[in-house]
Amino acid sequence: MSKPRILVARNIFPEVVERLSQHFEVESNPQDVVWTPAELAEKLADKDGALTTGSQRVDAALLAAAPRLRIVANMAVGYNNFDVDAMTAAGVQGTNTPDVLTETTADFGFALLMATARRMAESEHYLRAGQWTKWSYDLFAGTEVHGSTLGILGMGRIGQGIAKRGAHGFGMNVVYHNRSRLTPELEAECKARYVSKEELLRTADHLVLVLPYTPASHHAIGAAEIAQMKPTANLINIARGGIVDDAALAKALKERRIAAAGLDVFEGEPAVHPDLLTVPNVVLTPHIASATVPTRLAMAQLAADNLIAFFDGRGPLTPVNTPAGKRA
Ligand code: 8YV
Repeated sequence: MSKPRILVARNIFPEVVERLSQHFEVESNPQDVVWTPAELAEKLADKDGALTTGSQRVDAALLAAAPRLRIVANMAVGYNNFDVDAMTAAGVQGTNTPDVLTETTADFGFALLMATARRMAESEHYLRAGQWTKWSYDLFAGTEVHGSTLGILGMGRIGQGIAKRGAHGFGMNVVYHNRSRLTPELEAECKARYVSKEELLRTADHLVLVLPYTPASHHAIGAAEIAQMKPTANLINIARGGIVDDAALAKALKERRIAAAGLDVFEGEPAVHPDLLTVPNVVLTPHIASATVPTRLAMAQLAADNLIAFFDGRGPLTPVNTPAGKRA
């Protein structure tokens, strides 16, 4: 029997490609070309499976062009690049990479919170530009982290990781809002109190976004929500571009309606709203919250594990859908 054919859509760890090659006929992308949807469709025309990242859109048009495709393993926990309904209807399995990135991503969320509150990017630019000539009492005076109120919107695994860091490490008062409330045990572990979205916006000194991107969360933070925040508050987005209305945020930062923002994700990334590039009170990073070598390797290995388990007949390890039918 011939081996299943797999496309690895982006350049990933060579050892993971090598491991996949022991099980499959693999076409990889060592040049790391970001294929257009048409190029990706062409590549998938004869493939049985694919390993993707968040930058490949998997929708009905792509699936129609890939009649043999049975599984797409995303190397990401978020899978808003998948049209899950279209995949399920077409009998295509989707998988993601939960758990392996939780603590690393929570570390980064906290780092971005601290960098934003303590104005680390802005002050570094000032120093590099040779503008530091003397001490002054209010030079880059920021907002307090310890003992302040940490607000978390979206309380999944990563949100809980951030809550624990804030509550246990920095004595923060943690409030959260989520589609569903945590169990009393988890709330106690995170020392977190469930509040309405309105109360969250009104009371948070640092508001961290950690919710998935869905049509319902599109622009969950826009001008109206920002207007409810404290003028001294910081907004941190490590979730997905599109959850924040970036144009409204840039305007609010410019007008100092809130103190600052820390952003790892952007609407239409890798493009960044030009106004965000010119306002000083924002820390900008290029979608790197999960980017440590061990974590990115664990993500790639889990995506590979999903492909191997699926074609071995053991079923996917971390499925995101349950396709009823099976493709030929
Ligand atoms: C990925 C992420 O780096 O896992 C996620 O959902 O956003 C990041 O960890 C990115 O999506 C590339 O796949």
